[in-house]
Amino acid sequence: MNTPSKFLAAAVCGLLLGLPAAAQADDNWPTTDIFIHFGTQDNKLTVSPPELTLQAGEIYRIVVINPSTKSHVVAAPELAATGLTVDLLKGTPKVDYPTAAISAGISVRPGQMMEWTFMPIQEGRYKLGCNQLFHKVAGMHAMIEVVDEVL
Ligand SMILES: [Cu+2]
Repeated sequence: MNTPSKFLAAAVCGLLLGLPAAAQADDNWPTTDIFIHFGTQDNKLTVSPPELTLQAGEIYRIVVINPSTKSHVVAAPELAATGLTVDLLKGTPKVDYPTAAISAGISVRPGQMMEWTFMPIQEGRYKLGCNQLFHKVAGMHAMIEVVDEVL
C-alpha cells in the first residue's frame, strides 16, 4: 500500500469511527498554499482568483484573506462534504468542528484571515463563496475544479 492509500485508509477508518481525520500536515505530507481574497479594498463583491484547479489527494492550505471593510462568510459545503478537512483556523484559534463550519459558512471580518487545510478527494466543480445573502446573490464566489490526474 503506498503512502497516499495508507493515509486515505486511516482517514476513512477515522471517519467511520466518528473520529476526526487523523491527518497531520507536516514535512512528511507537504501542503500547497493557496491565497484567496474575499472582497477587495474598494469592496467589490468578488473572490479572487475566480477559478482554481486542485489535484485530488493533495493537501492544500487555503488561506482566505478579507481585504475589504465588510464581513464575508466563507462557505464551500459541497467541497467540504466530498473531501477531508484537516484543520481550520480563524485568525489563530482553531475552529471546532471545522467541516461543519466550512459547510455552514465561517464569518471573516475586515482584515481578518482564515486557513482551511483540506484534501479534495472527489473530482468535480465546486463553489467556494460568500454565504452572506446579498453577496451570494451578487455572485460572490470562485469555482474550484478538482481533478484526478496521474502526475
Ligand atoms: Cu461577502
